[in-house]
Amino acid sequence: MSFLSRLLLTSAGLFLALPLAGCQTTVTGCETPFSGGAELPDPSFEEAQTPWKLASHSRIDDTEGVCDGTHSLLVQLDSGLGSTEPTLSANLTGITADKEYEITFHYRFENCNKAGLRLTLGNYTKSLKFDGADGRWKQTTLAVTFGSDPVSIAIYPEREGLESDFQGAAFDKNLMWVDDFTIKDVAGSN
Ligand SMILES: [Ca+2]
Repeated sequence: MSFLSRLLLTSAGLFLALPLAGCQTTVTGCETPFSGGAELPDPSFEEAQTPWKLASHSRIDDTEGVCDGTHSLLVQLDSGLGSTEPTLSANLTGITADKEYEITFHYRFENCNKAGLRLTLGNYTKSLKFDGADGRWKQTTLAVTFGSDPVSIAIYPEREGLESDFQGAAFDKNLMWVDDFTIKDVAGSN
């Protein structure tokens, strides 16, 4: 992160400190990313010009953040089964083929009704399901091993079932946040 970005974030953080104070956020696992050389560009959605390619259902939310910032990815799911359009990260760099990594990220949700998020990395998929609201940030981890091809993270809103089962206002504006990816080299070697 550039000095200018940090300066802007610090300034933004001062203005956002008040509303965030009432968030009752409970976060565990805000560890310093240990990558073993692997890097994900803008893992916490804090860069002024994010390299993430945002789908039409997603945007950067500047009122919610976890661990080290004030920004996160907000995914909106409306009536129907979701979208095949991914919000896509830039390619991970520094990946060593056939080495095991743990990809961890944080998430929270509001106004959800049989809603879900699906993340894919290479051949790996992580699906999360949400009902109701939970303002607390939680985290989940996916153990992955990559081949030699470039790989990125794709994020989709989704539901399982028939499209006709998810129609009406109760299935609109289902909101899900994602933030603070970390990449850990399980073997701990660089
Ligand atoms: Ca963030």
